[in-house]
Amino acid sequence: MTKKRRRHQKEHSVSFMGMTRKRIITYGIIAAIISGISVVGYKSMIPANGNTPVFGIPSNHFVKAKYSAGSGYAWVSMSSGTAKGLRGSGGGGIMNPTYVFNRGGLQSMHLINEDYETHSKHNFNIDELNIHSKDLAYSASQTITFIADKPGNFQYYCNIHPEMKGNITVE
Ligand SMILES: [Cu+2]
Repeated sequence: MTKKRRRHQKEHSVSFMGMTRKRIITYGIIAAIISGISVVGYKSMIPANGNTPVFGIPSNHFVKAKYSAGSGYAWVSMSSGTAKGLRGSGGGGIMNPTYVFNRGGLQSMHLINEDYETHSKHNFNIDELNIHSKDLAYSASQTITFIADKPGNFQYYCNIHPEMKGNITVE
């Protein structure tokens, strides 16, 4: 073999190795993205008051923070109690609705601040179930999925506006 040919082979093998490395990096990035997505997906199945993911369909409850000159601040139910899949949501347009949850059931509270009158922040808390939303600014929203794991009568409330409160029964 001549010197020239050997050099040519060496160059060829370097460029082949380079391509492999590039491919490994590409696959690595793809794998990282996929595992990132699955971590996010896994985390979204962990209830706010638990550590392990729950495979189930939560009951959905839609509620908005509102102010009106006549009745002041309130959490107002946005969903119809008769609508399919919205059992226990307390009916549409009800101020500070009462919620009844089955013990052990997975619940999703969909919160939105629609207080365009005062633009105040609002939050949603159920101390006994360890549920605490962020302070939601005007137009901000948050969904909290949790397990109603304790039987009893509790209250939800906004700690900025004491009148924004209602009853929760877990039975
Ligand atoms: Cu409030």
